[in-house]
Amino acid sequence: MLSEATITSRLHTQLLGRVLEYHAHIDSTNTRALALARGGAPEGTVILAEEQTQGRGRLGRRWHAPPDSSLLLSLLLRPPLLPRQAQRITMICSLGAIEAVAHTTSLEAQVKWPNDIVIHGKKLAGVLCELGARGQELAYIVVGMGLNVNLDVAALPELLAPATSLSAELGAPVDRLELLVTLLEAIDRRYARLIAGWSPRDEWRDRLATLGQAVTIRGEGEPITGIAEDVDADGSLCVRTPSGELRTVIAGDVTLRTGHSSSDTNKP
Ligand code: BT5
Repeated sequence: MLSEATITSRLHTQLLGRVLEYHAHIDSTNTRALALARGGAPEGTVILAEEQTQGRGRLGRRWHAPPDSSLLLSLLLRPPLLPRQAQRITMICSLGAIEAVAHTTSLEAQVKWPNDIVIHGKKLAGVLCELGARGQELAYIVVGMGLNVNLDVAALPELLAPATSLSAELGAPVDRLELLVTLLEAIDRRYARLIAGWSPRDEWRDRLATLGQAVTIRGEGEPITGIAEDVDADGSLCVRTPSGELRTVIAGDVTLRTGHSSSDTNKP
């Protein structure tokens, strides 16, 4: 079991975890973080849980995690960004997860556009980003992350796509505290840089497993089929269609199909 005291004593961050709640059981860390956000909680608030009874994925889907097996957390941030730039926050969180995985296990994870973290094409973690807007501006963003650490994915029900965990990849259990601390520190560093004007686009692009692949993207209107060529500063995917046209698909607005797998994203 993790505990608030052990996490706080190990954590060296500027912002993340300055308020930290740890729950043995909760409905959903995102639901809790959204309620705190609406109540004016400070950015940097982190909600952690060992077990969720209503763990959420995108578009009403479920997130499954046996007790004590995973990292289940939500971060509350109030970045000076526009709602259409919110994917930048997902980008730094995914990059933080990839860094933490590499540091703790030497495994190399990648991003499956737009929001999944995969190892060898299998889903290791999912990110659920939920926003609040004030007029044209972003009032808050809650980033929920579920990362499979020490679990047998064969026990997970109703998976849309192949999944994996760190212990399954390594054949040995992983220290969740070290992984968590490294994750929060890696995101914290990138968040400070982002606020100072840095774009995570190039680093994120280098970690994208989707580029060069044939994709079909279903959103509003006609599906777009083509080769995923690039991403822009806001994480939108640039797809070269068979007619040679380059179409830009916003991360928050689509269903992606690559090969046999699929994923959907919430509208920001
Ligand atoms: C996601 O949704 O991948 C975002 C998941 C975010 C979960 C975190 S946990 C902490 C925080 N609090 C919450 O309530 N949620 C966040 P999506 O792309 O819609 O993927 C959901 C789909 O992934 C499901 O329909 C399953 O097919 C599959 N799935 C469920 N649990 C999984 C797991 N542990 N590992 C891999 N795939 C899983």
